[in-house]
Parts: sequence; C-alpha cells; structure tokens
Amino acid sequence: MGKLVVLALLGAALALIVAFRQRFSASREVEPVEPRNCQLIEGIENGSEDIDILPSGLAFISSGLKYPGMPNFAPNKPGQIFMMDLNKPNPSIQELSISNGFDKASFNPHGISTFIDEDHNVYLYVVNHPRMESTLEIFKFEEQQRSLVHLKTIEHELLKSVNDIFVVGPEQFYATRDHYFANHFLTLLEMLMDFRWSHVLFYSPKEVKVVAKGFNSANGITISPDKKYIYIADATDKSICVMKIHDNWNLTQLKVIHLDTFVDNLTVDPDTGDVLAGCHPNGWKILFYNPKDPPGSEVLHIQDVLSEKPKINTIYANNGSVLQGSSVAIVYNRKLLIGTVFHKALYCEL
Ligand SMILES: *[C@@H]1O[C@H](CO)[C@@H](O)[C@H](O)[C@H]1NC(C)=O
Ligand SMILES: *[C@@H]1O[C@H](CO)[C@@H](O)[C@H](O)[C@H]1NC(C)=O
Ligand SMILES: *[C@@H]1O[C@H](CO)[C@@H](O)[C@H](O)[C@H]1NC(C)=O
Ligand SMILES: *[C@H]1O[C@H](CO)[C@@H](O)[C@H](O)[C@H]1NC(C)=O
Ligand SMILES: [Ca+2]
Ligand SMILES: [Ca+2]
Repeated sequence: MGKLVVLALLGAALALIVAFRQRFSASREVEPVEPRNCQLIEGIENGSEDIDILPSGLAFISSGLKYPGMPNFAPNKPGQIFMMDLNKPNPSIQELSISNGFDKASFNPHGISTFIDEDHNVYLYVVNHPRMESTLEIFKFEEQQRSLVHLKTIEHELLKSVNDIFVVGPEQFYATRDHYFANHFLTLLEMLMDFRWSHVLFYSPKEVKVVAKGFNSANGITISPDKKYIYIADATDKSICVMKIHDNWNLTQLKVIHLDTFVDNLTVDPDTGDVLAGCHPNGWKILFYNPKDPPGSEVLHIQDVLSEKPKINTIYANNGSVLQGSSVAIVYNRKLLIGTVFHKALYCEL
C-alpha cells in the first residue's frame, strides 16, 4: 500500500514536470534570424532588462537586475543605468552617475520609463527592487552632466512585485505586477497552475487602483502613439493584451494577440505605431539556467496591431550562442537595440 502511494505520487510529480516543460517550451528549437549589421554592445555583460529612448535619440538602459528565479552573473554588483546616443555613427555606452543621498548599493533596476514635462525637463522612472522589495524611483536627467538626480521614492501597498511601468503624467503611471506570491516556489506554482492573479495598476498621487486583472504574468507595458490604447505583455500566457484607455484611466480589453513565445518587454515605434516585443523562446531554459544549453532570444515585429489580422514577423532570433534571454527591443531611426534580463545587449542597423 505504502509503495503504491509513493508510486502514485512520483507519477503525479513526473506528469507535472512534463506539463511544466511543455508549457514553458523547454525544447523549442530557435532558427536564427539576424539583420545584417549587428554587434554586441561593449560594456554590457550583466543585463539590459529594459530600454527606453528619448525623442532626441538618447537611449536609457537598465542593467544588473537581480530577480528571484532569474540567473545573474554579478550578484554582488549594484545595478546601473547606461546611456547611449543613437545619433552617433558607432554609439558607445556611458554609465550615468547617480546623485548622492540615494542608496546606490542596493540599486536593483528593473523596468524603466521616461517622461518629459511641459518645461522639457526629462525624468526617468525606474522600478527598483532594493532587498527584493518594489519601489518606484523618480530621477531628473541632467543631460550636460550625464547624471541622474534622485527626486523621490514612491512606495505603496499595491505596488508589489512590479515588473514594468509606463509613465503618463507627472507621478502618474501604469504598472504591471508580474506575480502575486513573494516566495519563489509559490510563484512558479502560481504560473503553472494558471491562477491569473497578476494585474495592472494605475498610480497617481490622488488615486491608486487595479485597472486590469486576470493575467498569468503581466510584464512589459506600453502605449499606442495616439495614447488611446495600452499594450500589456502576458509573459507566461504567451500573449499581448490590447486595452482601451478611458478618461478616468480605467482599462477595458479590446483583444488578445496570441504568440508562440514568452513576451517580456514591449515598445512602440513612434513613427509607425508598430509594436516590438522582446521574447523568451524557451521559458524553461531561462527559469532553469544551464550555461551549456542557454536560453535563446527572439524579437517580434507586429504591424497593424489594432486590425483583425496583425502581421507578425520575427526580426531577430538566436539560440543563445550570441544573445541569451532577450527582454526588450526598441527602434530609433532604423537602429535597433535588443536588451536581455541578465546577459549582453545587441545594436543593429536596419
Ligand atoms: C559582469 O559581471 C562579472 C562578474 O561579477 C564581472 O567580472 C564583469 O566585469 C561584469 N561585466 C561588466 C561589463 O560589468
Ligand atoms: C473605473 O474607475 C472608477 C473611478 O476611478 C471606479 O470607481 C470604477 O469602479 C472603475 N470601473 C470599472 C468598470 O472598473
Ligand atoms: C546555436 O547555433 C550555432 C550557430 O548557429 C551553433 O554553432 C550552435 O551549436 C547552436 N547551439 C545550440 C546549443 O544549439
Ligand atoms: C522589458 O522586459 C524586462 C524584463 O522583464 C522588463 O523589466 C522591462 O520593463 C521591459 N521593458 C520595456 C521597454 O517594456
Ligand atoms: Ca518600460
Ligand atoms: Ca519585463
């Protein structure tokens, strides 16, 4: 009897692992796709999780994320924000200095979003995980000094497990909460069991509210050029959710675009409105990192997002030999930057 119970339990565990591997595309092959002129960005080896680009062509790159369940090659090194001027012919990166008075040792930057106010001041909003908590840091960007002056830390009981933000006004932003549980094992279970407790928040100094629920793991978030729609990547659901923005910042679902890949960050080409998605073709390999069989990278280009049949093209794909764990892709003036959760970053001329 005892033996039967043990066998049954083993069988159930095995079935769960098989289901898990299948759901997380453990063995999906990645066919390489690469634009002609690509090179790795010198000086980035330990992550480039999120990237945002100003209309002037200055790119901000968040690096050094330490996140439960994600690999990290430099666990003792604080996170950094790099800058790259995409107007230069062979752009190189420069680390932005951060003003004194901010705890740089525990800086653990995740999603970022830029905001320009009416007086043309530039602000960088950064999701930070000091001691694995979630805070939102607001910096003012001083272009001449190439520095970030820390202005404010926002904390709120609803701002937990934040992945990405999109700033829509001064101290007003949408934020994705990618999982519910703080515990890593429970988070895995949460994704596998499809509890759908991940959600999207709207934050303003006057009001904080949940504006969209029922995601498996809401991750990257961005807005259409006309600011009428918001796009949310549901990483473990392998989909992008398109939602309409109402006057009071509430959201209602318009459509869901299903993809065969784990969508991380989303960006919109300001010229065309097309969406670029940084994706993980093998979710399994990023959750259970093995340097001998590393996770690959994949970037999808989605045209006519609001139409009945959006056109979806793969513009970059690699099995991990060049770039591992792509999390974001962004274009500026036919230049493409691809960032990763914990690995290098790629610069391509299209
Ligand atoms: C990445 O991290 C490793 C390990 O800490 C370190 O040796 C290396 O210099 C780092 N690379 C960069 C470009 O910061
Ligand atoms: C929309 O927002 C209002 C005010 O912020 C809130 O009271 C209401 O419940 C929301 N409606 C829906 C359908 O979510
Ligand atoms: C990845 O692709 C490269 C070249 O395209 C190949 O040499 C390498 O063996 C592949 N690696 C894996 C793990 O499949
Ligand atoms: C890209 O993905 C990373 C990894 O999860 C995320 O933290 C970041 O916010 C995303 N970037 C954009 C531009 O949405
Ligand atoms: Ca972002
Ligand atoms: Ca993300």
